[in-house]
Amino acid sequence: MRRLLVILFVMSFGEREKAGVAKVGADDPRTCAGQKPRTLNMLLHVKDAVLSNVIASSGSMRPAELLETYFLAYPERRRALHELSRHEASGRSKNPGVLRLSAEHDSYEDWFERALQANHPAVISDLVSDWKAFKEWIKEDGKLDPKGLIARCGGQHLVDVVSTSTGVRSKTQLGVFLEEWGSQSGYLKDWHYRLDGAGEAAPTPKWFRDDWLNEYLVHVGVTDYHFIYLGPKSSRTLLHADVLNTYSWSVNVCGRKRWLLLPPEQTHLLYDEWGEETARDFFTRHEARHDARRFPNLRLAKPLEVIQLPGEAIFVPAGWFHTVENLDDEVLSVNCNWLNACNLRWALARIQRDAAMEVRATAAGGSKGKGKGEGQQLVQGRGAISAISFAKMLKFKAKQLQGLCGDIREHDVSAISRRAKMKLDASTIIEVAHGIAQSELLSECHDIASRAEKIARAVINK
Ligand SMILES: O=C(O)CCC(=O)C(=O)O
Ligand SMILES: [Fe+2]
Repeated sequence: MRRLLVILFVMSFGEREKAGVAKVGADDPRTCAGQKPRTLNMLLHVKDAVLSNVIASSGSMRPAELLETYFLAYPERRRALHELSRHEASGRSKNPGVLRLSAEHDSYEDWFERALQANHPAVISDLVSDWKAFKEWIKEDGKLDPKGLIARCGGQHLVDVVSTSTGVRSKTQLGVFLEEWGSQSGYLKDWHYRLDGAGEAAPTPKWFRDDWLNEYLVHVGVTDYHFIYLGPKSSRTLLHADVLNTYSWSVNVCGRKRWLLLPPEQTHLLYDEWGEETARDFFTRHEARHDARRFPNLRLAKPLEVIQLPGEAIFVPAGWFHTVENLDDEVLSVNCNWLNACNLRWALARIQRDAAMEVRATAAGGSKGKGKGEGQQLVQGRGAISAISFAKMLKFKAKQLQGLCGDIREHDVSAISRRAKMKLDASTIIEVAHGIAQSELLSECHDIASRAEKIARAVINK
């Protein structure tokens, strides 16, 4: 069993990264807190070897067969991988579970270090007590107030509704959806409520404001990653990881949600026997046999479970696959995806991988398209921004930091910590912009990235 685990572990890395760009290193959510670099280096060698085999054989061998071929050439690595799987198994049993934080009793530093930087999920209370949404969108009896929800923005906007029976997504007028609320079972998803004028009642909570992605997009004025979800009991979102390795936060305005969250180091367990597609749900007894054959390691995945109550915020770290189920008759949540210096490298890795896959698809005459596994990592309706927009975001942030430099007076303590944070941000921009400028696949972004790098260097040297 352990051997099977190891094989599938490796094969999933091989398949998912066969674009050959993203290294397992600082640019992958699997490598943050709790991981052992030595183990990862070992894995990296094996992964790269399997990778070249996968590419060379153009899919004519199953990943497990490729691995056997590989082990014939490097028998000592088989042992090393056995050790790796033992380490993985023991790490899993020590998993600390979802953090509970309170914005009243814990500090920003607690949140920053224990959740954001550690890339670990957290449920946070007392963060949105001042939101008008709890009064304007909800009646005194705790029920949803559809009229209140559209009082400021009107009901004419087109929104995406996913049928809970067929899973088909279609466009409906917000007013029509709300009129029928209670008598139908669709799940309203990804409503850009801020673009449609309903943002004031649910502003970004203070702990989530270090958000480079939405800051830039709001500046450009085209789109954003702020959404409302509204669904009845049992409506769900299937297994996925959020777009571009972004973080996500989500606040329940009414109702409860059940979240299952899988640490990135277990992602390999979700892949099918060919290492191509990821499962659409965690293992449950009733859907058993077919899935168990198709996704042989799915039952080994041990997600963290948490029930999120109304008024609570959840932090979903980068690269964690998750499912969400609405537990009450009316569940309304406000959600957001975001990037900052802590997950920027992982987003670049994703952009590079996507660019490489596109090149491959073109080389293959457009017949292959994007790998299925990749496609599943997008939440439908939350497409990724382009590489160019990403580079422009870096330049925008670098300029913003440059503008802030003049404001900082060195003699007070908070100014010193602000300067330290600015340096951290600027040095991350330098690294990521440099990565773009070095990447042949992202040649259309080189000029912008070089500008961003230059400005960020000026910030560091000030
Ligand atoms: O609430 C949901 O149904 C899905 C939310 C989600 O996947 C997210 O915020 O990342
Ligand atoms: Fe998500």
